[in-house]
Amino acid sequence: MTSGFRFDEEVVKVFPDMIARSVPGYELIVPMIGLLARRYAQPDSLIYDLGCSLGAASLAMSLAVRASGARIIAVDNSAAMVEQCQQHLAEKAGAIPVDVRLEDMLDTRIENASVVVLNFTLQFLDREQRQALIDRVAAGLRKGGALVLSEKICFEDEVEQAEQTAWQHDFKRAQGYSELEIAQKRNALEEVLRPDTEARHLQRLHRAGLGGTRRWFQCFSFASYIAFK
Ligand code: GEK
Repeated sequence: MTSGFRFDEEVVKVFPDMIARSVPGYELIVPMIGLLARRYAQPDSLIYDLGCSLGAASLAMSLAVRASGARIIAVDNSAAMVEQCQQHLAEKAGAIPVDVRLEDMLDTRIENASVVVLNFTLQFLDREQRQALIDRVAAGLRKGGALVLSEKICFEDEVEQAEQTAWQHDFKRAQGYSELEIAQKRNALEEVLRPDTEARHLQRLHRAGLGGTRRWFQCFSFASYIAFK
């Protein structure tokens, strides 16, 4: 994890605003994850939301999924996030029950899963840990199960990387992002979080034995993929 940035109470207070203003498309991706989960959730299976923050994806899935006997396990290793997440979901969750856990996702046992969501969280793990996590996700998925992986990506081509960075900065400026003190912290975080290229992600998914991978969303350097067992 990074030096100057923590997912603490201060960040939790502004988190929905902060992520919507720094990840173009976040507010579209979340309900779409609900729809994808509705399609791929299997009866009597588990759905995982790893790095759930305030539970936006879990809430969308809880409202959208129709598979009988399915349950959602939402995991985050920030105590401040988990506390707020539990409160939010207690007030709003849909028909599918959500179990919120304070846990490092590297320790989460993944089993009997039909859907696993990593919505902008793999990027916070050390690079060496990423393959091991994806391998465990793949091992815990049922046949036909789906992994939804959203990430900030980087680009091998220097010209494209420069363009993408400029576009991202334009987006943030248009959000009035720099007005918030917390946003400066956020900038610090984004400068140090280490994104992978799309090729690297696809290779990792393939190595784990997942296939049928599709990029179903991209806006500037923020992309989301779905891959199947
Ligand atoms: C959303 N998915 O709104 N184990 C568990 N949680 C972790 C770990 C870890 N090892 N490392 C980081 N986190 C959410 C948004 S935010 C994305 C995810 C962002 C958690 C961290 O505490 C934070 O809550 C989350 O991953 C990342 O759909 O802030 O850019």
